[in-house]
Amino acid sequence: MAKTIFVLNGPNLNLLGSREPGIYGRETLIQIAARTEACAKAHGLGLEFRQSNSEAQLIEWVHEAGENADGLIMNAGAYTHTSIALLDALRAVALPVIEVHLSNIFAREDFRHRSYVAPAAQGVISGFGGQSYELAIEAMARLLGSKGKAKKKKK
Ligand code: CA2
Repeated sequence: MAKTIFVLNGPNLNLLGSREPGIYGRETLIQIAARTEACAKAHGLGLEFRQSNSEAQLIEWVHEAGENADGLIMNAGAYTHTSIALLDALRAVALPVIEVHLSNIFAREDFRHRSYVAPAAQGVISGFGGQSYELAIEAMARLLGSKGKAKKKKK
């Protein structure tokens, strides 16, 4: 059976394409989802691509991924920089996690340099626009391919 990857997107990412093109580009989240889906398919992976503005909903989906998915790619949006609850949820699931961002968060305001997601992640891909998601699929395919259902390392 094909392995399934959850791609979870946080607050305001549904606005992509309409505002702030200088920072986030002109692609909509729907277009990014289509590209990510094609990339996953090329790697023989199933994909569940979702977005929510609610922290609680994102946490529920992380729990669901823990039950039903083989890997998790997360752009937590601004919750990246604030949410200990999301960090706890990500730590609680025995899944490889890759953090993604469209923009290079380290080249932006100081408050974006801190990520609460990163300590629970295998790695971070930041600054490649919509391509960050494809790079994350590529990395996840290697993680899962090399180890079967890759387990997160104990930290
Ligand atoms: O670069 C990323 O992917 C971010 O996760 C995007 C978040 C930001 O808070 C993080 O620091 C970095 C913001 C997403 C908001 O997206 C918008 C899109 C269009 C217009 C306004 C916001």
